[in-house]
Amino acid sequence: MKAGPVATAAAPPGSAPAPGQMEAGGADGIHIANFAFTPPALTVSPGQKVTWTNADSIPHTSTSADKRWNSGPLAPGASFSVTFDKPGTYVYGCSIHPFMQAKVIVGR
Ligand SMILES: [Cu+2]
Repeated sequence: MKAGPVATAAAPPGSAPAPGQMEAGGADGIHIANFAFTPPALTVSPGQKVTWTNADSIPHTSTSADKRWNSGPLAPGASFSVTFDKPGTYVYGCSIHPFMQAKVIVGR
């Protein structure tokens, strides 16, 4: 299924794995668009809040693989936040579209 034109603010083309990628003054945000989480792996520090924003034209969820959190269906334009306190790798996906998977890495 092709997604229609979606106004996306900052979607880097391609998927260059960039460890240590920094965005000046940026919140730790994950965009959901075109049936994918961007970035697919987000690294944050303990105590940081991560916000998912659905920039797609249909609902998606952010659902932890081990049930730590579940946003429920996020309507287009809706957002959802989780604060990560403990270091680790947190795999999550969209419960509506199981092929959509990504992770949050909480480092030190
Ligand atoms: Cu989805």
